[in-house]
Amino acid sequence: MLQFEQFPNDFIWGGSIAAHQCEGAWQEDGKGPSAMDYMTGGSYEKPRRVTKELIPGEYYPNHEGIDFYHTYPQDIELFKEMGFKALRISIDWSRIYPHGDDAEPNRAGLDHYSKVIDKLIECGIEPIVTLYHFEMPIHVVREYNGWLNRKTIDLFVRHCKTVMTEYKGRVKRWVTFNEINHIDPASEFDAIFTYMLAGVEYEAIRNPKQDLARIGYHMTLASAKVVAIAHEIDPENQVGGVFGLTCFYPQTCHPQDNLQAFFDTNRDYYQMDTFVNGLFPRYKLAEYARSGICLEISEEDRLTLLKGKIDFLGLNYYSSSVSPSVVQKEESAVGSVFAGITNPYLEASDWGWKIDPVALRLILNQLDRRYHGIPMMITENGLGAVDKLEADGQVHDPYRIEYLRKHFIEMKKAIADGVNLIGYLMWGPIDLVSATTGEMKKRYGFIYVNKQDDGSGDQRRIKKDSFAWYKKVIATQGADLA
Ligand code: BGP
Repeated sequence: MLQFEQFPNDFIWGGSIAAHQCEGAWQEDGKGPSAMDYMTGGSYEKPRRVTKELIPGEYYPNHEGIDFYHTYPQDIELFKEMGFKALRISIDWSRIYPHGDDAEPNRAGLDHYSKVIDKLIECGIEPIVTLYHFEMPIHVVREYNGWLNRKTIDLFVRHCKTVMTEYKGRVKRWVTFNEINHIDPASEFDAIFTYMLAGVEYEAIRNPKQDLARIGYHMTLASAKVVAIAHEIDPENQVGGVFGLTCFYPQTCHPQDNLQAFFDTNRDYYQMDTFVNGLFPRYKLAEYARSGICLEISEEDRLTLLKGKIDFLGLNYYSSSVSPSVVQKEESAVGSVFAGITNPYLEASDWGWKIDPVALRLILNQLDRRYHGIPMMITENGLGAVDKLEADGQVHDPYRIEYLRKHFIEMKKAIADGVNLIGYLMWGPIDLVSATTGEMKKRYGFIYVNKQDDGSGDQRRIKKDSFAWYKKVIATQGADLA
């Protein structure tokens, strides 16, 4: 009988990391440079930059990461100690095909991930693999213009085919893309996001709206192709898409603002709707027609989308936001994806991300209704905070425990609402390089990594207070959240 008042017994507790943010070893074992290897460090106030060449003396935090490439056996042992049931990793495309279009895959790269996967399995941790988490070979960025070019679909599909064949039977759950929804003609054109997510340099963008639509479409199509191939390679494969979602509140209760807040969700949902339904949605085509954007969907593409439906939905959730009012323009602030207008009812993290556990329950319920009980997994969630290594060598992070507890309570309520939530993977269970700012200072982990933004520190691992807390949560299947 289904249980609705508690986390199910087979609930997948664990964590999520991405290759470029933790591995380092950027030139080891035949790896080619990737898009993220050309991004400098930054901060909340100072955005990361993309440099054309590698500038001597400039800090590129992804080159070293937290050295997970070498420390993975010990780090995975720590995840095991917490009782992890799964770890979501990403496979860096530039380790497998260093240029993206090489004739043969790089055996050393394939062998490396083979060892990581074996180590996870040996520790009783299921590997969940993301196939694209911003790790495009720089050659594909420079020579093909990344996802702006339809040829990139074939290169990526070949890469996925290689890894899915190589790890067949050992990896059963795959994710095609991480957060492709942040690129859309309806959003402000953001050169850094476009580079990071789509592997397209600023200079390559001629007509932002048209180009962003094309990028989004190519990635959507690539995902569908990969899903179909994954099912062919192993019918037991479960393939998901991961979306970074926010809940949009209207700035006022004026009906026009409410409507606007609803329309603002279109940019986050059109690819998800395609992934789940196998059909590019009419509302997006209507929007494109209104904006003069031309998108040609061939009969063959239509079939591809239909055959590439995902099996589960991954949700990255950090923050809610407020849709700027359309009736009180003078009160509206200029917003960005994660910061934006202040919500007087919510506190924010040190990086301006609103802390809103209730919205997580709301989004889970909305997705459940929209997709008729589809299995869902929270594939990222967590608090980026400044942690202090005390003189006695400990790190006390009660704020992180508080943040997670509140989110777990809302997840429990969502399950009680009937939502088919199958797992929770906390983002950054070990401190790693922040994607948006490139900082180490923005820490998420249960495990502190002694490394600072100036590159100093011996990289030793220290269990924070939240380590024992999460261990207890997992051991009690979420019954004890105290
Ligand atoms: C998500 C990305 C992750 C991760 C996370 C936290 O959007 O998928 O890669 O970085 O955000 O963001 P940040 O590292 O910038 O704090």
